[in-house]
Amino acid sequence: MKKSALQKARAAYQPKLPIALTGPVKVVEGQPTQSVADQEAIERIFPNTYGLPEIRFEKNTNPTPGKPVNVGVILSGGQAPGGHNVICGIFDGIKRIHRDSRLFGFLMGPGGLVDHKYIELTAPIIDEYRNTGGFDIIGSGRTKLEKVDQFEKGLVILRELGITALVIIGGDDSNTNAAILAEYYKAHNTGIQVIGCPKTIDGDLKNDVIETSFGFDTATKVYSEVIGNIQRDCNSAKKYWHFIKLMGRSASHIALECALQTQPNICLISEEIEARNMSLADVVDYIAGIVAARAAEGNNFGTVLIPEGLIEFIPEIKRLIAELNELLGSHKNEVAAMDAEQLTAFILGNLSPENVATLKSLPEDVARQLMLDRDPHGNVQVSLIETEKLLSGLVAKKLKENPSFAANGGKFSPLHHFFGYEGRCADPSNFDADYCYSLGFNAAALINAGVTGYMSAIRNLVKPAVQWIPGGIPVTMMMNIERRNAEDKPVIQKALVRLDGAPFRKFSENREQWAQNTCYIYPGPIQYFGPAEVCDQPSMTLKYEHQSK
Ligand code: FBP
Repeated sequence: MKKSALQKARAAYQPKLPIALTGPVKVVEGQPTQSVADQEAIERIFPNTYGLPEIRFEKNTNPTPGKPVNVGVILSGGQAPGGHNVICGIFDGIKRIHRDSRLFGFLMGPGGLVDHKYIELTAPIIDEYRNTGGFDIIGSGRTKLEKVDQFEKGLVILRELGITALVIIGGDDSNTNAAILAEYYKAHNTGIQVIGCPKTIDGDLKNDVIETSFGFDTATKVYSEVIGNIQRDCNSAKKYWHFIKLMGRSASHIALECALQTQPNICLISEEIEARNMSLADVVDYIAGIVAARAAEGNNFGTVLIPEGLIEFIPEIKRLIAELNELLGSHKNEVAAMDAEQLTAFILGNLSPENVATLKSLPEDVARQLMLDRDPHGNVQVSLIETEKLLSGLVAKKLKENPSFAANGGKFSPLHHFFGYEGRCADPSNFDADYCYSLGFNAAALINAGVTGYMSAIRNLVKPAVQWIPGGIPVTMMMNIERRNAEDKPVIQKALVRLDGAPFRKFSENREQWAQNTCYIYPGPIQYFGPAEVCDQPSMTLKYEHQSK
């Protein structure tokens, strides 16, 4: 395969490891752990893997020789930069334990385990993918591993290949399922260990013990580069308002991090909008107010960052979506037979008057999307709604109703962008390349330590990589019980933006100034070669969170 000059140079990059992982390790066990909430219920569901101690690895001066091990690996869910390096780290880690160790990759996500689709990952394959973006080495998928027949089908192929440890690289749901699988394999004395690895660009898999998920650093740097470029264009032409939606599912971590990196005129944070019980009209008033205030200074341009999940957090729309999901979910069969016109009439005839009013207040195309576009589970496909266009349309309407806006020379020309896929497969930043390789290497150490139901954890991430602290956290420690699809389920708590957290506070202290004045920062592209202060910096979210500890 032909490669670019950067690809060739990047292939030679040797990711940095925590000092403890550069040689044989010894296991230091902490105190037994408890789940973050609902301890009794979680213990009942995980009798074999609950309450295990945290683990830290230290250098071992008196190592015992390791045995060969066959390991399976799965990439689960959306792509995130650095996934290949996790796999390279596992490969190098198990080879260091014993050179006859082997690594098998299950293809296209958890479905590959169930359907027995796999390849052996040998040294020449691994070397092709070092420090590259994407998940194409084995592909990824969103099949949920949650049923006993899936666990049993998986067991057949694991036994056939002599695999005694499985690493699942995924987000909160995939790691929840990894914990359930670990419990099942332990309860049935299969001898198969299951280790999780924290992945997602969304940044919502983090807590007191997992500092960040991998991929967040690179993705936000890519988006911030492009936002910076747009801001430079915006500040040059001085004639457009750019409405930029950013991926990230429910949580607003990506939007917040990009705001800290680029200082836009406006950044909406869904969690704050919900906490302040702001209506859609309030959000529109807020944006229109800033547009008008900037126009009064002769600045008919600006940038607005919008988190992907915003619409679900606006209380009146949240209520509408909940009722729509409930109504359509409980009439699945009738609804399936209806055409668009019949469905619209059915919805308008059965929703509460309050929610009909909300629906009618929305632009027609958005109302249609909410009513008619559903995912396979019958839920509204919120991420398909073009919030950036919805908001700019409503702001334009609001400004038209304000005669002094145009009279004072105000102009409003919006442009729209959505950044998501642009960043998910970027070549990992040095931070993600090092972090991911360490997570993989560390997973191999957890396997060698014989544990199961643990997540690979690397801490102290704002320090240089050599000072990072490797270890493992029992997944049950991060769990609580939540209501999902009308059932109480054990799940890893999803981390939303904390309004009392240092990153949000930093943003809110500065946003008024950024709104009125033009304080743009232009971060430029990710740098792979050069001084550490340019190339090896972690995200601002991570830095502020650490400073406040
Ligand atoms: P994960 O939660 O699986 O890491 O996926 C993250 C994400 O990129 C979200 O930000 C986005 O909403 C979603 O995946 C898009 O999913 P798809 O890849 O199926 O279009």
